[in-house]
Amino acid sequence: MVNSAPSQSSEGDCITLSRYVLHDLKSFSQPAQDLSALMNRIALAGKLISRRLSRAGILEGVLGFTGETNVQGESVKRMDVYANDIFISVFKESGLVCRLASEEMDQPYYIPENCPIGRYTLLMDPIDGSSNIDTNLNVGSIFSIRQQQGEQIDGEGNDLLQDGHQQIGAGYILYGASTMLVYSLGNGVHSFTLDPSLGEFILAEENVKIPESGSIYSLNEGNFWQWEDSIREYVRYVHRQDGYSARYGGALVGDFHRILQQGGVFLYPGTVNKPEGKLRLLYETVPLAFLVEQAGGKASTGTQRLMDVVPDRLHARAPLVIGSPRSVELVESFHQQSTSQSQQPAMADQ
Ligand code: P6P
Repeated sequence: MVNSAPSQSSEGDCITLSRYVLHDLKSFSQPAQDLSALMNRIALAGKLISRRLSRAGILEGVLGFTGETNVQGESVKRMDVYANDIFISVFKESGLVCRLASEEMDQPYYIPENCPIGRYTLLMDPIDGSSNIDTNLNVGSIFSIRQQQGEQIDGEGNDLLQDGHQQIGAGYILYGASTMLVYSLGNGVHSFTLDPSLGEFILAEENVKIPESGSIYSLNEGNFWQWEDSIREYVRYVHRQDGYSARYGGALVGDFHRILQQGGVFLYPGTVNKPEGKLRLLYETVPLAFLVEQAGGKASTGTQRLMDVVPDRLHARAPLVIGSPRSVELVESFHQQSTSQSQQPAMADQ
């Protein structure tokens, strides 16, 4: 058994990610070793992506578009492809995963037969918010870890169409002023900062807890007239109240990280034309829902707990309301009001 948390002094001046994961899992069993190795591979991908992003304006072929369109119908940035390839290359011969599913790939990538095949599946958005890259603003990678159930691996990935409770871990890497890795394996949320001089992610905060409520609301108000009325009523309410602040960076990981640290709520609601919203469940919002619940927060579609949603396809989308419990409940209350009003019997003619 692993004893209490390694003290700073026993590690010199830092606790590395791989060391901490074994403490987090309180075990040296083979599954714990595998998860520690898996987290280390994710960290390696983050270091390689961070290094390339830090030279974006200098190196050829980092900025700009490939000219391709991905399965989402979105123009593909060169960094989207680079990051996707990086995750595949660091896991291909790891013996840890059987496949990787990604925003950038129509179907999951299955580890070739001539490579060792593991029992985990990594779902990821390799670079989320890539439109921010060319303007040197923050972007992120989002990941979700699932364990293969049974002996057969479904070749179409249909066994991935399960709710968020099937995740055994999730997290993100934030490429900002510093590069941070934030994860949970079901025992709380822990954050690490990359020390480039060491090439290691060093423990910054363990058992991160989101504030019960917060003054920040984060959503793209350019969609105001496309939202349903309950969301417009919520926005009108916070406009009228003192003390609320709007913050929106256009990249989910950075906007979520701010809410996790300072409290408040992030929303990406559905619109009249796209009631399911824009954000993808399996590798964008449900990993963050897993994380925020571990930190004492809430995540919903506005009407349903996000972790309970069962996707009908790999790239399924759903509306997102995520953050401090009280702040999410305030948004949900506008949905409830709207629903109860619509159920009121029409006033009898006078
Ligand atoms: P909009 C980035 O493209 C992304 O997928 C998320 O990172 C971000 O939260 C959202 O879309 C921004 O979308 O419509 O506000 O530009």
